[in-house]
Amino acid sequence: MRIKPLLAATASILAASATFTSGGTASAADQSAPANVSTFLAGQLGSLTGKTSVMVHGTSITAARQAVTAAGMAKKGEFSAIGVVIANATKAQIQAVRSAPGVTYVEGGAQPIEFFQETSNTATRGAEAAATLTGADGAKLTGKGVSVAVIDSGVDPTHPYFKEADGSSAVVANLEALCEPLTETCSVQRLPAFVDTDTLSVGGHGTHVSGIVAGRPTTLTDGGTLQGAAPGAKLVSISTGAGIVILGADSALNWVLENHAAPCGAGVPASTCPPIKVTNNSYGPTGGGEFDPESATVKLQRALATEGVVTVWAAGNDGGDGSTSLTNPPGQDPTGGILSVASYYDQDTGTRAGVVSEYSSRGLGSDASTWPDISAPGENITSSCRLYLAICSTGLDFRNGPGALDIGTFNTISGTSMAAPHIAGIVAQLFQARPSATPADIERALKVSAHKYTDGAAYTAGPLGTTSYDKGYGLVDVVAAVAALG
Ligand SMILES: [Ca+2]
Repeated sequence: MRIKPLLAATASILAASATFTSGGTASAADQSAPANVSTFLAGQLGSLTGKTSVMVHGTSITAARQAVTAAGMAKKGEFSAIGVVIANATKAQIQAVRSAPGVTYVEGGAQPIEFFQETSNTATRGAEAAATLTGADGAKLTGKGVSVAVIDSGVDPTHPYFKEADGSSAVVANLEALCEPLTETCSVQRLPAFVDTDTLSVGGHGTHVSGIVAGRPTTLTDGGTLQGAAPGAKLVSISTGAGIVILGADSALNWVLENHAAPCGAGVPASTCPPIKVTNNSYGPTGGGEFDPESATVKLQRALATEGVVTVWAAGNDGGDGSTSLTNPPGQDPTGGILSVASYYDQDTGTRAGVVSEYSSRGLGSDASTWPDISAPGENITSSCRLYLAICSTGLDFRNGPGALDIGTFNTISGTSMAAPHIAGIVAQLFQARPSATPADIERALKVSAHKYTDGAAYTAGPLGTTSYDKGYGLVDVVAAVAALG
């Protein structure tokens, strides 16, 4: 059985080539000259490869709105009283808007403001939990003291998103499941911490997913700020290579079953290499399938649940309408602590009034066992990438990391593959809050506290409140889930 990473279809890259000058070259009276740009924006434009945040000033708010629409910019907000529309724009769009009727000035907006930040951890209230709550250890609720195992294409442990304050990597164990196609055997081998295991033909997926789980707080050169769902958790990466087969993925789950208590080896203390309490699994067959309680995958995840380890699954990217089940089969396991995650789209606002992603796999409307458990942000998620990696090169929005050489080290892609790692990181936060919680306790707390966003299918009565075939119990709410854990 061949399985694939759960990444949504990607859009083409927006490119532009234009040159810009700073303010002072055009007179306000000269209607034919393009509007001036601010000094800050002019400085940015020299190296701009993706989009940046701008404030388009008009002679009126109506003029500014019309200009932004005509230039094809993505509007993000406005200061209507002063005739300013806020937008994300490419070089070419900025050039176009400067010559639009009624535009008087184009200002850079890329200070660290809300419009330019990754909004997914706002929608989940995960960032709020990290900032305002503490765990049983008295430390901020960042997932500290928990390792998350990411079973995926691999990871680049040297990526700046994983860099700790002391220069070490958040990736504390770096493993590879090597499978022999002829003998159909797989062995999991430990690699040195610095080895990039994410270089194969679909490379980049695991590095992006790992960043969503536990990227460290990072300020990009454009002023945007990012962090993963659990910016204090450690990462254990288990690479299954590019052409994932179920045996390789099962070998990785089996390795976690055997090593979760001490993933770096018996001699390494939990203070530097904490126990694995959750695995992330953003892969599966296309088109869903029947739940198979006899499968090795299900047996492994049930054994993990018994030993206190949660299993998180991407629900799948096959969309649907409830007339058939398209969700990832092992995620349908009714065992407590096995979570199937649908993709929520906050429409880049950070609010909880968004929609369930069109591509997010639906269960069968008449069979609640096939429904996702919960929703988490999965659409337009910015995380770690490398420009030369296949998946990262399909992204929407290259952005540069903090260092001079970090060109295009962050990118924005979509899929339930991006939703599941939010939940994996949140599970780390919940275990930090209540280390004695069982996997079933974690699932229950997430479900009873979920925010009931209204897009899509109606909610109907379930064992822990109301649930739906497209969104599960609703959008994860980290602050409420911590409270629900008791
Ligand atoms: Ca479940």
